[in-house]
Amino acid sequence: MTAVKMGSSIRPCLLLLALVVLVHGAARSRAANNRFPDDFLFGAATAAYQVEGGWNEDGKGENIWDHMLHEHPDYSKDHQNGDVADDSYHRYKEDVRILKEMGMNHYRFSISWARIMPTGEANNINQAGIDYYNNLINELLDNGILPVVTMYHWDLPQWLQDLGGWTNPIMADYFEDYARVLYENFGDRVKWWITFNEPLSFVSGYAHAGPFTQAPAISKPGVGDYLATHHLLIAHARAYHLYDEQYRTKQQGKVTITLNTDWHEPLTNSTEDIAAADRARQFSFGMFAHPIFSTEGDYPAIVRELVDKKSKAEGRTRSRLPVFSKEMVEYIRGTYDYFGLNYYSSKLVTSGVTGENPSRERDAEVVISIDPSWPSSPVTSWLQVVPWGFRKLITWVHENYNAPAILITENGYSDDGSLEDTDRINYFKSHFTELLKAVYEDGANVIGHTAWSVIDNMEWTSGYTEKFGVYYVNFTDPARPRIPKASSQFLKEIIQTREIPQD
Ligand code: PNW
Repeated sequence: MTAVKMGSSIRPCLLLLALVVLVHGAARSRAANNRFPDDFLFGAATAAYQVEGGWNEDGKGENIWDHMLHEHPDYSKDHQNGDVADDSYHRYKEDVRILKEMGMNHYRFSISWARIMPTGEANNINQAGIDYYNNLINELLDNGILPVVTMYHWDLPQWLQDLGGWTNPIMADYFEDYARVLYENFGDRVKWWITFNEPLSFVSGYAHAGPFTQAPAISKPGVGDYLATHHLLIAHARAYHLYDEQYRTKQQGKVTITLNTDWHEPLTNSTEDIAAADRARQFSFGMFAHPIFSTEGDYPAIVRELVDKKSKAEGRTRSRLPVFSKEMVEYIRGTYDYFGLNYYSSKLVTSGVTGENPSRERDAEVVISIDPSWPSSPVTSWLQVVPWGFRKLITWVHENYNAPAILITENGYSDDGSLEDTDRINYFKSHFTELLKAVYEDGANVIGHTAWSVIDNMEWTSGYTEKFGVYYVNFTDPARPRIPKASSQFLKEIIQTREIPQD
């Protein structure tokens, strides 16, 4: 009796205690899952050609985007170019002010090679260009914002393009000279370097010509883009080793490359589709990542095998994809201090034959599609909103390349420029959520996120028709005022609370 009595009075107490512990635990793990690590970096990005303008001011040389869009205005959708863009060349203090307003930890911007070396050569330095970037860097540091600097965001000096651009192996020498000028002039204050932005995107300028193609718009698919790939990988390694040998001890910074890809999901779970999705990853991403970030180095085996096989069948004396010597494989392998990763969207993959003959698309033997149920950007045809693809890509990089420190160097959404940009807020929110799942559930080491973009800007061959900014810019107003969209307030709150709001 007594025991029963005692039991019946103790049991509710124990139950209550258990409940309290449970609820507390759930709240804690919920908090942990939507809370960013304490040292997580929040930033936003732009690129020189897309925002600076001042295309021929104070001694700047012509680059391949100036050249292409001046020669062929119809290559961009609205026949516009980057001659003025956001006028950041004169209004960079405005950019820094709004970054500070949002509480950003870092600003990722790029240096226009032709602004500081008009022909691309190191014997011809334009001091006004050096001054511009010194002013921008100092303004950022005065406001407590870390500069993350991309050396090459697609704007090659035209003088170097006239020598063949990235199809010419000599480019590695010129790029090393350029990197030296950057380390010498800015390395005392810049600690985060990115050699190249999205090689996958810009090598396509050596594969396709015509409206809406990348500069320099040269039509040599399956040859020009592979030569460019080969030479930029060597150029990247040259810039990395130069830093290692001559600057690292004194400047104590980090150097890497930024790679992008859509996440490639197999169309079905058939063995064939799974293999096709892997080929798509290797041809779009592994081709650049494997030589630098893998344990073995060199191009992925499947890429080597397929391109060699097809080149032979085409009766060529050598593969369309150049071969690295053993020494060069070793020279390129491991040339990173962190991983720069851009993610926007995902695609479905099955096996099949598409693309010109020859071409990267055809070499990969894949057919790419989208799920029609995925929400899409109203203005950017390739941008479907697939947040889970973000987590899968991060985790895939984590698992395939030795768990590197990953800085998300771009991620963002485009629309027609509305100030109440709820879809952009939802995009960021869902992508932050998946990013934290990659961190807490998959163990990925993601050290920061960089929103693309700070301000609406020149979206390459889409001109000003696709707006990625968290600040609106009216491109018919000569003063180019930066006007906050709702998403800038959203990012500001995330940065302040370091949590994803759960409402
Ligand atoms: C990136 N795709 O380009 C660039 O780094 C930025 O300069 C650009 O403004 C931004 O993303 C938005 O487009 C991409 O077709 C271009 O998947 C095309 C694709 C992805 C990124």
